[in-house]
Amino acid sequence: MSRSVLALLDVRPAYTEMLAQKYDLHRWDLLDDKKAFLNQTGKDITALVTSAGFGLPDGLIDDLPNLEVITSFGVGYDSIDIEACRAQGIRVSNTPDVLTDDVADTGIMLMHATLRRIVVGDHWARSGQWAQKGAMALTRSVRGKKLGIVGLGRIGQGIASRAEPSGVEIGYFGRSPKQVDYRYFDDLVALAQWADILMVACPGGDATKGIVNAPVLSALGKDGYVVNIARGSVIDEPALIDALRNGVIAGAGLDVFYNEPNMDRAFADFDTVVLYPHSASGTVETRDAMAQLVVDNLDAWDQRGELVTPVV
Ligand code: 8YV
Repeated sequence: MSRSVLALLDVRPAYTEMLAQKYDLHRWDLLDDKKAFLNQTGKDITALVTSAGFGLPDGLIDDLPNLEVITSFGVGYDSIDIEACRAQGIRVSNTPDVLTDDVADTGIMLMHATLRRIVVGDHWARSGQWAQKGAMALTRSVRGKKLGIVGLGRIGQGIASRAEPSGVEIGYFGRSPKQVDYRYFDDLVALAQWADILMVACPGGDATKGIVNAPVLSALGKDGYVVNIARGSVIDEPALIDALRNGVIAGAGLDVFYNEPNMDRAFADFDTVVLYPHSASGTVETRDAMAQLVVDNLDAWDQRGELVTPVV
């Protein structure tokens, strides 16, 4: 009999179809009566598919007493209670590496888009203001700026290597120095004081909650910019909104928000901000690769009791 798998969402239609061919697949998002399903079928479920964005609904793992494995679509796992999984002997996998290029590209894209005011420029041309009023206001050059990266993991390093040819000086903050030529800061305020652009690329979760706070933003200063491709939780969002409103910093490029998809509407009022709806990994190529890795992890568990990219 094939393994019973509960998918909390459709990772990608073709890959969900692959799972349906191999396993006894249940779709949480299509269930009318979730409570009745858990009562009847919860004990049969041994594998769960979720995503970084979806995480784990509160109490769900308690209703799946024979759950062995969670395969998550996404590299971040701050939305999964890893300690609870560890305590209950539930293995967890994620999808690292396959999304690094697109997420690092998005960091660079938001940095340029914010300093060069691409959205304002697009509107200037599109609305006819260019013809009526002449050239748009001058923007700021990336070249020659100091880029302070918060978290020099795989994605942070991908951003650094892409930023070098743009002529920026690179510094970083993290738990410990790495074997790299960039300048290390063990203090986030000191990094912000040094940097012109603060690029947030660290994992989310309790350890980084709100670390980009009012003192960090003040240290970055009125000509400074923030780019966030990590998690909304890493930035103290009310402090960021205050800083943008009061000219404490010059602007921001944001892919992630505290409350997604219901982001704070205040961000929409600032023409100094470039917004992206948590889509850094959102290309056909990368989402396919992530979905394939979800399938590969599940198959490896089913066939050999191993995970390809384990977190726990
Ligand atoms: C995805 C992400 O948007 O990988 C992550 O941690 O946040 C993103 O790649 C997410 O997995 C989709 O829910």
